[in-house]
Amino acid sequence: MIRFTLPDMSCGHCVGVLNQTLIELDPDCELEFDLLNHVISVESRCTREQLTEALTEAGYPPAS
Ligand SMILES: [Cu+2]
Repeated sequence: MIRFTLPDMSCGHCVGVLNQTLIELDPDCELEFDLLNHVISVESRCTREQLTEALTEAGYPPAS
């Protein structure tokens, strides 16, 4: 699992956008959303760098 803190992920709409973004990048990825703590956990064949780029392009640059 790769964990990211996404300060801008604040509601169900954000979760929907992020879900779609990451599924498009890797249809086989597994995602866990912790909305309260603004944390997303990703199980994917993609690298952290690839995921960071996709998240940033979607408007949710990871803080960590
Ligand atoms: Cu939102």
